Amino acid sequence: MQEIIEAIKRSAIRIKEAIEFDDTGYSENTNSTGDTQLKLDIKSDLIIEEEFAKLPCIKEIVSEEKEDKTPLHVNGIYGIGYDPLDGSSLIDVNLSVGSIFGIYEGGYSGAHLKAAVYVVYGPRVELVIAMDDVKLYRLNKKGEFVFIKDIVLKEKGKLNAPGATQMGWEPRHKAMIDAIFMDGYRLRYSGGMVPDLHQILLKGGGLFSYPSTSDVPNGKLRMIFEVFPFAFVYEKAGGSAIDGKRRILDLSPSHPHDTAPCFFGSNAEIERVKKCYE
Ligand code: P6P
Repeated sequence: MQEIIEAIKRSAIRIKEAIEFDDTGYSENTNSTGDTQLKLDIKSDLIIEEEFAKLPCIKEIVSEEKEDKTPLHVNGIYGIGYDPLDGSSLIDVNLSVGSIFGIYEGGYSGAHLKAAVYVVYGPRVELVIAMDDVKLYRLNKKGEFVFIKDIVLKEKGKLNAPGATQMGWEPRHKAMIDAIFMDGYRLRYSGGMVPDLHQILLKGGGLFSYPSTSDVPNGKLRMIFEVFPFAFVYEKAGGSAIDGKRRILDLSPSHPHDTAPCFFGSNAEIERVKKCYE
């Protein structure tokens, strides 16, 4: 597992440099979700694949940017699902983006997740590793990721990150979001899942939601690459993650690119979601 973490650190440093200095234009390609791929999406994916290919412990990798799984080492034990550059469309407006990694063993359901890691490329590059607990690291001038602190969510927070197109929200969802704001929560939503969820974790709590809507009934965020890893992080930090009714990590995708409605947060906020959707 540690060699996977080291490969992610090496990838993060290479991706950071690509973000800062490479072309942020679009390629002619689209990914399996139909998103037009930025040249940076493709480059970030190649960097990660190159670093993971060196590790015999990795059996295969599944990237958001590729339709199918990529076999690596037949005797490997881990499968890694990852989003190489989540929120990449925000780069050309200079907002923070991230890379998300789920480290699986024996399959790609929530129950198979053994660790989750993400990187935030913002004013500073930060790395969060969730195994038994959640630890925050920051890239220093020497190119080392230095431990900063353990991340723990409070039982109740102050931030509300309501995703998806509001005109597509169910009335009960809109009523819940409005009520949370009427309780004094602050709106914090950039359109980048990684910095939005990172902010709630570092500020002690709140709610991030990407619900089922009339235009995306199964939600937009991908289970293997995005939803399962962050559900793992939030639970290990003392919070919860549900699809409205069910625990996210009890779910199993039928296709690698399946999506799910998702709510991540402190326990008090998740209880409000359960009441709304019960
Ligand atoms: P919307 C970025 O494209 C992304 O996949 C996530 O990073 C983010 O949370 C979500 O989409 C934003 O979607 O529909 O609110 O713009």
